Amino acid sequence: MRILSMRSWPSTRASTKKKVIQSYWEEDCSPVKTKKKKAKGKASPEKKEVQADAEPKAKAKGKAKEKKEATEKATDKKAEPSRQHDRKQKIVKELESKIQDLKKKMAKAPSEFDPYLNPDLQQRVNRETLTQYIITSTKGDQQLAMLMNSIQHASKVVSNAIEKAGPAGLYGLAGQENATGDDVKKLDIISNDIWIECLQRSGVCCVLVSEENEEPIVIEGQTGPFCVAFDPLDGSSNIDCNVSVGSIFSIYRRSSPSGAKAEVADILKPGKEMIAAGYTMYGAATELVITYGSGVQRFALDPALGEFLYVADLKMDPKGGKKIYSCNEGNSLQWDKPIVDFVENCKDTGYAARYVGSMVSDVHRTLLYGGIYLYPADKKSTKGKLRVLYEGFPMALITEKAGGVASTGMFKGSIQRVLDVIPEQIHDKCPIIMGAARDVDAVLKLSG
Ligand code: AHM
Ligand code: MG
Repeated sequence: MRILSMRSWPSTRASTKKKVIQSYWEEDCSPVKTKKKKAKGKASPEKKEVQADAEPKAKAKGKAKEKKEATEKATDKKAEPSRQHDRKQKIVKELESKIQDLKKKMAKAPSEFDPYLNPDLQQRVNRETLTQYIITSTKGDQQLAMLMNSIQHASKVVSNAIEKAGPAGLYGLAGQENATGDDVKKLDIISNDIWIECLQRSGVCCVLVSEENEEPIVIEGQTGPFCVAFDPLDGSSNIDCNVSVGSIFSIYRRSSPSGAKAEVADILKPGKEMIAAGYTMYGAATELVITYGSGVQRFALDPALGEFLYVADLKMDPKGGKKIYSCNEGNSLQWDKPIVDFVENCKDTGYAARYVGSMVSDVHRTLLYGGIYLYPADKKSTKGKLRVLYEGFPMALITEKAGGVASTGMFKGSIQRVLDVIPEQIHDKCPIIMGAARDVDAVLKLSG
């Protein structure tokens, strides 16, 4: 029990005091707070009476409200820890479930070994190797299989040399010129030796023509059925700066009698007589693209396995694909009018320009994305720059078999299909306009 101090006792009339005391004891024994009177003018006796009556009531009401609020607050305070605990529990549960989800996802992250454990994925593991493809696609022609296998091997060995070129000191000029007067790089020589050695070892070649050798190589003691023309490392300007380069090859069957010494005439034939062609691109990945005349197949070298694995059949978009033109526009002042007009038209119609400067890379992109690749004849080089036997022909066959068009444009008085050109010399050149029919036809329309 608390004693009501005189200081907290309101100075009211006796009856009011009585009521207040009663209410005090009845309510909660808390000191009665009184409002300080405003020092305003004196109230009338009646008003004072009413006020004196109302004040304790209001105070009592206020007290009750305060008490209720205090009780609510106390209850709330008591409940708070339990609510906090619930909230924490909820967060912990949410985090735990997230961790579980992550664990599940991590456990599901694809691995190259998944297919061994999941029969639904078997197809991925069963990617065909180039070796398997060669065996089945040569349909029992063991000599052709030997040849294709030696090309596969040459591509792997050159790829390895290119990968190690920097630390092995293989960049730079070798200090000599090749058959067509170009400076020869160290990697040119290495690649040429690798290709010649691999092809000779196959035991099935009789004549080889290389961009790097002025004369055809008639292989002594070998009377095999095949003649191969190749550019062992195409894209000379890109060799020393680690930009994609490639090897290109075309294969003919000899026409001179088997068993006799082969002749140059065995390989100086129009492109349409090729039995197979292809290229290897040494890019971010090494890819080998081949055709035996029906369809074009694409293989990529898996460095861990040292095997070329099947990627896909290569088919151009029949509608022409992306609008891209690819040529060395630095030569445009020397170009004939139709080529200038075509390129101007490309610019006017929203074409993009892309030019690596390695034929293999520029043609590979053209086949995959669409558009057109041109190395046309010009006022300075009336036959263009690219060599017929080991650049023009193989790329033309692949382009046609992938669904594109390969033309010389206006050349020696007529517009010709590249594969119809009859080479007179092993290092002959011809203009090249190849890619989507949509674009090549547009050039030919301007040329006709
Ligand atoms: P190369 O065989 O000496 O390397 O020359 C052929 C190359 C092609 O790969 C490429 O398309 C062309 O030359 C690029 O020539 P340019 O530098 O005149 O644009
Ligand atoms: Mg070349």
